[in-house]
Amino acid sequence: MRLRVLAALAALLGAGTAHASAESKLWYKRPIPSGPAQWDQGLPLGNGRLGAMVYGGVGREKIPLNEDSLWMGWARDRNNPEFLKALPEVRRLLFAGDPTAAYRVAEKNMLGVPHRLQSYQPLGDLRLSFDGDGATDDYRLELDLDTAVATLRYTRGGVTFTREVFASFPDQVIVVRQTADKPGQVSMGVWIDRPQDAVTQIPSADRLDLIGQLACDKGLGFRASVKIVNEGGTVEAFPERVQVDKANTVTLFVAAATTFKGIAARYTGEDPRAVVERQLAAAAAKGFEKIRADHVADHQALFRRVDIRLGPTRTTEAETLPTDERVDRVKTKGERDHALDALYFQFGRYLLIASSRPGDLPANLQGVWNDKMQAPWNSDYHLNINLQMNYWPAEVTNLAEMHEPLFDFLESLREPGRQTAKVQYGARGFVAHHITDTFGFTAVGDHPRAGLWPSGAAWTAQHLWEHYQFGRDKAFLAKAYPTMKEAAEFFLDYLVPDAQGRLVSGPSVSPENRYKLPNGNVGVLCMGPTMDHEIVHALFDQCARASQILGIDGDLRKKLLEAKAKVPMPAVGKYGQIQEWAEDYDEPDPGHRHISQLFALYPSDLVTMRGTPALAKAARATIERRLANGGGHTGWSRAWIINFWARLEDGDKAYENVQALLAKSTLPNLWDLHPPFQIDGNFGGTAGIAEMLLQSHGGDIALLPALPAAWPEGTFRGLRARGGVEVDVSWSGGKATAAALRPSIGETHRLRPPRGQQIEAIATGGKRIPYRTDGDVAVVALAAGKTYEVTFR
Ligand code: FUC
Repeated sequence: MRLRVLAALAALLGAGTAHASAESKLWYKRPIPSGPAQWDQGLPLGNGRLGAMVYGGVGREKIPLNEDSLWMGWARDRNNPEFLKALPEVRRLLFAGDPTAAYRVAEKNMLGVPHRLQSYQPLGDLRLSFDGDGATDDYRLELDLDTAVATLRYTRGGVTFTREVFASFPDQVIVVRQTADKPGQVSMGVWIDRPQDAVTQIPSADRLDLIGQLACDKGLGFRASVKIVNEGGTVEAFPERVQVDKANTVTLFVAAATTFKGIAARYTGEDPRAVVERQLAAAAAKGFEKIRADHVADHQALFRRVDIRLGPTRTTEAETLPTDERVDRVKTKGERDHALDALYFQFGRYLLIASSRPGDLPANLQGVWNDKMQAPWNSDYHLNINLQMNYWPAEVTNLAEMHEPLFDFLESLREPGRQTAKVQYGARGFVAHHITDTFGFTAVGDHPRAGLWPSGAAWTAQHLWEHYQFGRDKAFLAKAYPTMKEAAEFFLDYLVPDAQGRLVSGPSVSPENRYKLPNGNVGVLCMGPTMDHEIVHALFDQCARASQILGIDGDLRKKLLEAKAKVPMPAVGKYGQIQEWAEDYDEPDPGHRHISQLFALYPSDLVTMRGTPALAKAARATIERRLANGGGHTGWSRAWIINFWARLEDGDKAYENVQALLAKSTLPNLWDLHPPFQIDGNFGGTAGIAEMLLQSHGGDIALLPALPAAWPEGTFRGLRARGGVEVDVSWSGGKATAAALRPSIGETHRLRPPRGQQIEAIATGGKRIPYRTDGDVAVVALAAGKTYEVTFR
């Protein structure tokens, strides 16, 4: 056994050191067009707060910039004072079966005032121009996910030029460097601008300032400054640019800040000018080499926690073909490129690191990247799936710290959400609906058909519990518990008894979907959508468990459990599906993109294969029915479906949807398409691939629970299971060959081998350890800090 383990671990170690380009690099043979229509095809860079895009233009490069707090709007009370008065009437009409009349009352009286959000906005464009736009040799543009550096290299007239761009988290600057392999070859113009609400000033030849103010004085002030450092050559300022001539190397440091204050540590409301001056002075003093080295080390400390290979062993072809051609082969030829599957997985991890760092705002609908003053859906925070999906990969792909911005953000919704609960519902606790922004919007947004849905905070609060589940950090749970509890308290007050004495949610919606009444009328608002009840079940249960762990709030725990017993669990409908509403309605759109009634299957675990087999079967029927009617047409919907199939342990179906995500909803830069570009599908897709390889809900750590026939061999290192365990597995011929477990805390685990296999032995330090079996499952006590080797037969 020892030999086999050693061989398998050697393979794993190999996976840990080599970062093969097919799985960790996006690259292109020609510049990416950078017109407004192709903005979403550039290579994204980010440090959690700042974002930049690179296109690799030879004569011109436009680098669109973002700062994630730059939203149009300001904080104000948006609760509707008429809401509470209308609430009984809306409920009465819905219970009486008249959703049309209920809708009218709701539309008049329940929307926020005002009910529309304003947009997250771009910061500006850094524009570079270079001498000569002619033909080049050996053009290569790449984004290395392992270093988080975009590199352009080309040769012209016998000179090889190199451009590097990255966004540094430690130094809070975006860095651009243009250099050449011969002296005096770099001549370039530099300019920064924004189409509105900002002016550009050039205070000196080495410096440009973009100074802006939104909404006259009501909105945010902001600033983006560029410091130019030339080695050799000359610099000269013109009204519209700084021109560098005949330098050896030119380095640009870009710093930016806004007057936004609140939510997370980095937004102090300090004068943006003072912030950027400080950051630029520090960057210039530190110098390019050290900034780059620190950036790469900082990034790799996160990125390198996980390695993945999905095989059959990749062909060298995958290494020789540029990324756009690889994506195109999947789209047009149905090609299976497993190194691309792995690259897509790692790209999701890269994007999370780039758009969500501790101390920053959470990743919005587009991460931190947006080029439009009026972005699609305002590039906001949607709480009826999208924001949560952004964080699905955080724990399992070993980026738990990247989850923190979501927690800070939820915390910031507590006070405004408390006001909304009180003023609109006469309830305790706090509530948020389907959309929100950085100014604490918790009222009903857009239209009742999407916005009158009170479960946004209750869902998001479950991420706190998940973080605890993965890390078992009791101090974190103690801090998080009051938020979970307040989200639950709202529902204790808000749920109402129906005619059968059950406690139901409403007025609400099953996110964005509609139902058909027996008389043919179409309803949107309803009493008792299944998803709300699933959210309540899970939240109440989590609060009860948390209060028990913390040894507090016994009375509340009792109340939560009593109430939970009266909230309906999902029912099975006439198609064998999980019913989406309290009644078994038909739907005008049976292929709807939201599959909210399966919240219980994923991300929650109320429905599991072994715990609730009948409901798991109904979940399967639900997905099949959605897919048979054109479901999965948005990237995020497809990504959710991957996770569902993974939880149903159907690896081939999960893979089919990975393939469909790549073929139908992926741009040449691997960004997800709603369409348009929306980042949730990237994160959901990454989470789904992880879920195929490792699961840890419902009490078991399951190894390769949904391995598709398409990936008969492979390895992963460093995925994370609940209970603080890092897991490595390698497999071949569709069977696990070895696994390693590295617990960070001591706990007894139930370890489930892949289907059809059994655990042969568990050893640490070369010595077998005892365990108990329960069917195929090994029940084993693991100690913190050790590595356990698992073999299979
Ligand atoms: C949800 C979805 C839409 C879109 C939007 C941003 O409301 O229904 O498809 O993704 O969020």
